[in-house]
Amino acid sequence: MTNKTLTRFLVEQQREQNALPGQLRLLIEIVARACKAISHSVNKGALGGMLGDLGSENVQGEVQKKLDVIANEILLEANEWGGHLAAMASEEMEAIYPTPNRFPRGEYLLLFDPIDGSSNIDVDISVGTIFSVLKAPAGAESREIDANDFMQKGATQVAAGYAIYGPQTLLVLTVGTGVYEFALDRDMGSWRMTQANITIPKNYAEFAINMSNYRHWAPPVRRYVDECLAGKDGARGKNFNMRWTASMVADVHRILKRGGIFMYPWDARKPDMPGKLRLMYEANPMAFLIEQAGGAAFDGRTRIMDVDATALHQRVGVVLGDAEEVERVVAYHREHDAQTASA
Ligand code: AHM
Ligand code: MG
Repeated sequence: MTNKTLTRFLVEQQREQNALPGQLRLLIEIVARACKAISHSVNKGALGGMLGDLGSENVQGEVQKKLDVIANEILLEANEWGGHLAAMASEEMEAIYPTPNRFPRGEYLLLFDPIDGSSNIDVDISVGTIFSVLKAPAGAESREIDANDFMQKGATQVAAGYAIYGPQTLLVLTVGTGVYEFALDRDMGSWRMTQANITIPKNYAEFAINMSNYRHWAPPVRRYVDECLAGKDGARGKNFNMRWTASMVADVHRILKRGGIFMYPWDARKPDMPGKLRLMYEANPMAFLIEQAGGAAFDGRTRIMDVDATALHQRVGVVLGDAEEVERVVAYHREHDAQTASA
C-alpha cells in the first residue's frame, strides 16, 4: 500500500509519462469525485430511501432501480460543466447527452454504466460504476456531436475504469500505462493508491459464468465448462472452483486480484442478440483493463476491442480474464467452426 493520492498519481502520469493531457486528468478526477458521491448514496441504502425499483424501464426494457437513476444524474451533473467533454452516453439513457451550450465543450466522450449489477443493490451485494473514455473524432468540434461519433472500436479508448462499492469502495483505473487501484479513504475524503501495476495472477483455476444458462450455451462454451466441472478426472487434470456474483465489476475485480476467467457468452435464449453485456459501457472498458493487466478479452472469436461499434447500446458476448484460459475458449470456438464448416 502506498500513500499516493489519485491526484498525485494523475499529476505524475501527466508530467512523467506524458500519458495524460490536462483535460483527461480533469475528467478522471471528476469521474472519481462522482463515484465518491455514488458510493455515499449506495451506503445510505434503505435509510436514505435508496433501495427499490423506480417503476420505469430503461432503453433496453430493463427495470430501473432508484440508484440507477440517481447515479446517472450524479455522473451527468458532475461532468457537464468542466469543459473536458463533448458528450456523454449512458446505459440508462436512450440518446447521447451533448455538453450543454452554456458550458465550454471539450475533446472527450465519456461512456458509463452508472450502476452495474443493479439487481444486487437490494440484497447488499457489491455493485459498481464502469466508465470508458474516447476522444471525439477530429473535426467534431465545429459541428453538433452525434451518436456516430461514439462508434469507435474499444482499441481507441484513452482511459477506462470502474468503482466498486463493496466492503471498501475502490477505484480501478487505466490510462494505457497499466492498471492502478485506489481505495476511498473516508476520513480524508480522498482516493489512496492501494496497488500499482496490477497483473492477473496465473494458474488460478476459477471460472465465473451463470450456470443456469448451461442448456442454452453454444457447444464450445459447454465444452470448456464441462472440462472445468470434470476437474481432476477430466481433460484438464485439475479441479476448478466456481464463482458468480451477477455484478460484472465484482467478478472482474476478483479476476484482476486472484485470476481466472469470466464469461457471459451468446446463448440461445435470444439467438439474435450477440450477448447480454453492453459493448460500450461494460465489455470495452473491462477489456481495456484486463489487457492492461496481462489478460485477454474476446467475444468468443474476436478480440472485444476490435469489435466494430455500430450502435450505442450494442451487446456482445464476453470471455475475459487469464490469457491462456481465454485462448482455450477461443480455440474451442475455432475448432467448432471448422468442424461445422466441413460437415
Ligand atoms: P446491469 O448493468 O443491468 O446490472 O446488468 C449487467 C449485469 C452484470 O454486472 C452481470 O455480469 C450480469 O448482468 C448478470 O446477469 P445474470 O443476472 O443474467 O446472471
Ligand atoms: Mg451493467
